[in-house]
Amino acid sequence: MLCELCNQTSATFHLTIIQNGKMKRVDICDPCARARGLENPNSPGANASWPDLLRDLGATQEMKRSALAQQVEQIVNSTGVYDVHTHLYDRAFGSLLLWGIDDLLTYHYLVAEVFRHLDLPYQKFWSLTKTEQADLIWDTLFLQHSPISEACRGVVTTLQAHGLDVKKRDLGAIRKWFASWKVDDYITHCMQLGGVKTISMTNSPFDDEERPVWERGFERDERFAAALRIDPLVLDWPKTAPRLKEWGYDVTPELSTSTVSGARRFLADWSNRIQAKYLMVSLPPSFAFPEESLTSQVIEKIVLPHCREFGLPFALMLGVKRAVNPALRLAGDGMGLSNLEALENLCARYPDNKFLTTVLARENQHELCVLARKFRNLHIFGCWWFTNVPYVVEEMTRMRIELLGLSCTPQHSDARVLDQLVYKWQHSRKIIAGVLVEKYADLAEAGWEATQTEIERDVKELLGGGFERFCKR
Ligand code: FIX
Ligand code: ZN
Repeated sequence: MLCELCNQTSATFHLTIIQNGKMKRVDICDPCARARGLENPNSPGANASWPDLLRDLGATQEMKRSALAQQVEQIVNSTGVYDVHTHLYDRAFGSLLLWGIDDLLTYHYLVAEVFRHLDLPYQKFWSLTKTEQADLIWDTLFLQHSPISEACRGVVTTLQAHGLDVKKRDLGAIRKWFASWKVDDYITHCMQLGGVKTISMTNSPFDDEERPVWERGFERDERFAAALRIDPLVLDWPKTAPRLKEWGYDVTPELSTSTVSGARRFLADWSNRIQAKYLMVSLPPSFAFPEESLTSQVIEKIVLPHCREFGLPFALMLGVKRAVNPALRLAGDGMGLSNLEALENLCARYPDNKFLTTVLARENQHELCVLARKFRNLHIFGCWWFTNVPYVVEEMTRMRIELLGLSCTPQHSDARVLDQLVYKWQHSRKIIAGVLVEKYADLAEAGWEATQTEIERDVKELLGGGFERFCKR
């Protein structure tokens, strides 16, 4: 065993000391012991300088901690992420892929914030062009106030990462810089800056702009994975059935046997067409399972058998209350506490189904972790939307790692604008690394020093490796 002070010579003396109120074993070598007046540390004499020893020990521990922090940060920063949920699109979808400063500024998180300050009627805001809306948001949230909210700070982080001089607060110059980019290069640029290797899209056959692109077919960009989004099918079957009928599936608003097989054919066709990695839906806080509702029956009779047949996970995003303030459009959704018994029932009754879950309410997070400890067919991911603020992300990440170790996916970006990959991952990585440093330091104190290879393996697991394995299981 090496000496804890010089880390070079074999330790020959073993002391038990009290440091910061804790009993601690200290192993030191002969020269280091003598240098601190501990001729015989096993029965120290009058020359022993305990303050020196404690100070030097403190300093070496501090150095070790900062070396560990550097090592973990370097690994977290250089490990490519599989971003398991975004609203970004493959280049083939044209204008559905949002990018650039005006899209960044008109992100719905910022729209919700700007109305905290504006007296402007909602309709007036929506009648402005995107550039005018962006101007108004820039002026209100960045110039008239300091941009300290997480969503505002995200824009600043992103601009700085692009190498733009944010000190000048010059929106015109920023726009000029963006105008010089071609989208293909820009995708690569943002993915590199964000350290993202795979982007999971959110793909809805019910979106009239998106559907024809899939139907026409295109050459896939391997960096973009597909997820089949089925909210209308799960949440509003009576209105969705006629659409499926129009597309050639033999279904009616009642869930007869032939309707169930027609709807399953629809899911099979779309899962194949887009090569879906999983199916997904966002559900309100009132979601219950099982119950008499059509939502519950559609899940039971159509979605779960389909997922079992195709071996695909079903992602449930729980707790969103849509259109709490419809005048705010996309920015008008709210949230509520979910009853996670629904998820518990799903996991318990369908052990052959896999569930991916994220929950919007902070108050649901602990229960969700406990559920994941009980059901291996449940994989939890991301700090979603209103939980995606540093103090909650830190709390959730620590809670998950302490309760589940490495068997969770601590973050997804939910990026709607390509550029957001940069700040969402930069901010998240910092928190994930911080929590990991703490955990590895605690282990090291107990004598278990994680090696570089072990840390690299663990970080890969957290940043997408665990998710990929869960999907293939
Ligand atoms: O349901 C979802 O996928 C949500 O993430 C979105 O509806 C929401 O608008 C959003 O972008 C949150 O980050
Ligand atoms: Zn989303």
